[in-house]
Amino acid sequence: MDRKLLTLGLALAGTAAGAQERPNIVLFLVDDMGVMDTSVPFLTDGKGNPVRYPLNNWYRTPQMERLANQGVRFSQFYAQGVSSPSRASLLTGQDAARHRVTNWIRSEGNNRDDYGPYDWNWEGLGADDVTLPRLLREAGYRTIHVGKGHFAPFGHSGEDPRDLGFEINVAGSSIGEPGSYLGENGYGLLRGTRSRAVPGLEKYHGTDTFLTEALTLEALAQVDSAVAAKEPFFLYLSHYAVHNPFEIDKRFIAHYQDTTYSQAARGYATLIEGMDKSLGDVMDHLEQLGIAENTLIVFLGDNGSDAPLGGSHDIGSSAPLRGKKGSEFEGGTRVPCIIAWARPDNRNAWQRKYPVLQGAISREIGTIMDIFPTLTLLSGAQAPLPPAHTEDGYLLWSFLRGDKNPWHEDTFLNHFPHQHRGSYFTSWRHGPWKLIYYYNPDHPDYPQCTLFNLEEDPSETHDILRQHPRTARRLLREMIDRLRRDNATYPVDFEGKPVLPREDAIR
Ligand SMILES: [Ca+2]
Repeated sequence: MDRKLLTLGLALAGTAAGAQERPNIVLFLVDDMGVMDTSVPFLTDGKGNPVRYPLNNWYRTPQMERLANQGVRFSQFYAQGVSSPSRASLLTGQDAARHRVTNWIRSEGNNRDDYGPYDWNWEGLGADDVTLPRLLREAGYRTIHVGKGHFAPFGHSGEDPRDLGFEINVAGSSIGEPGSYLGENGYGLLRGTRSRAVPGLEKYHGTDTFLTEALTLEALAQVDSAVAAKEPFFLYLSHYAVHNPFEIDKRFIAHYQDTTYSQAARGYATLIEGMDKSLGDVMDHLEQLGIAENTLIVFLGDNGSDAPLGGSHDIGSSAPLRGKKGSEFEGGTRVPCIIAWARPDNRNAWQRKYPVLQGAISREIGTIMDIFPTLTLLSGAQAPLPPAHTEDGYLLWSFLRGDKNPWHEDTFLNHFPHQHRGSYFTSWRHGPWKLIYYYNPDHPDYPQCTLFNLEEDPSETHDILRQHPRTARRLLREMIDRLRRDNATYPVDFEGKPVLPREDAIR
């Protein structure tokens, strides 16, 4: 990185914003939270008005409602279909086809399946990668990781988030789920799944402190420390909630008694509400410290919902959207995203420079790759230019002030050359259209495609490829071009040869 350029950028940023300290950033990341797992309605009608669905009346997230009233929420925000690809995209600004962390990382070794690519990035992110926290740290931020990491297997660079640019790590490691949420269980160390015990929270072992609460207390203590040191901070608060096991957070179970839903679904709802309390505690704490107006909050889910309310291809967990975490349908990749200043105040120079509408819904297509450029610009940090580092995301600031951004593509590539709930597929969204390409590596001469129009059929129930073959072929060419551009890796056939997407798949 060019240090002179970096210094110049910081100086200019400082001048533009006057005397106010550089803005703090809270990235509030919720594991496995889909766009419907909340009382905040994110989906809209054709005119952009929010529409409440039954799931919005089942979940209770008053603090998300509070945040949404202060900022912009996105009705069509995409993450990758499972954790590790999303987290790699979040930290690098690259899509999964490019960074090649295309599947979830198995802590014990290579998570390759029968027809999965040999050269996928099963080792995850490491000390040599350009990451958001590394850039922010170089720009003078105190970079704080609290919660789930899941960036690399055990024993690999990247297992410890401090290898990736975080100055501080609390409770993050290779694991992608907690051995238990219960302090009584030592978060898995005393009881539960011991191989997934959450590290570093020993002082809460044997107490009734739920994991979400312990992480919140630790995060707020780290914020206090950064403020006392007069350093701008980047808090990456990455809750293990709401990933399974769907244990009951007993602080909230009384709200979910009068129902026919299963015990697991009720537990899941308490995980959601505990996460929501954490958000409120963070917002209250920023207010108490007097730094709320100088702090941006990004609320984000890392993949579609895993709510135990139906099968992976059903309209259930994410209703009215189809599918859930790991599937090829919208329920697999649509996540809640809210961006807001922690206290809107246009006397703050940063808020004047980077305004965010209040109580607004953006219907633009946004992606998890957009967080990287959006936050580096705000912080004054600068990423190395290509070819050293290529970004696939775009700035969100235009959308946040209610403007168009002609540079921001209305596309999303979901490349998943592995076996899971949805297997060996790539999907390509462009505008209202969505093409899903199935490689069928056990019969590689017979790939299959389906086409949906999400504006007319948001639940993906009508395959209209036969009615729109020209549109489908155009989308297929675009999808293949994008995969080539990213130097993607593909499933393999039974001889181990790559199964490339075929331009003649739609006749
Ligand atoms: Ca996840």
